[in-house]
Amino acid sequence: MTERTLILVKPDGVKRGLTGQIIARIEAKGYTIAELKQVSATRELLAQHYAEHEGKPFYEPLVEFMLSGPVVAIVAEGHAVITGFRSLAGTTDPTTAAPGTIRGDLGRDWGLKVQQNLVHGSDSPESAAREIGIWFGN
Ligand code: RTP
Ligand code: MG
Repeated sequence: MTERTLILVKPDGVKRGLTGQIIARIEAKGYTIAELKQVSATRELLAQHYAEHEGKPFYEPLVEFMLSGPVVAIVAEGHAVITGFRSLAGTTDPTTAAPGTIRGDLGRDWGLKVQQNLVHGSDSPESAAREIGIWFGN
């Protein structure tokens, strides 16, 4: 089924000049870029985006990190793209993410935190609809 998902290139990815490579991997997998913009997130926007993580120990450092520079927000479209992009991104921690994945190939692990894992991808159809609304409006 054709789906849409919300992908973010996080501030570490933008700063390291990896946006192009990440987009190339999304396209190489056969997904279409439906929307794309670079934005400086606000605390309010991130509070909505990360509402499910509020109160967790990593929440505040995560929000600070996401405010540390611009992010590139993307709506990607394609068959099973929600699961497919998360597979392409690799597991949360770049240290153990499988080679071949974005986080596994490009994520740094020398003394950096787990939050600096280059990309975000929606984890369900409900999250995708909610997050696309937050970053792009209806
Ligand atoms: P994402 O939401 O960014 O696609 O990543 P995910 O589903 O793999 O990870 P999730 O559990 O939703 O966590 C969201 C982001 O919070 C940071 N994080 N830090 N223990 C920690 O320090 C920790 N755990 C999670 C990561 O940036 C993660 O992507
Ligand atoms: Mg998540």
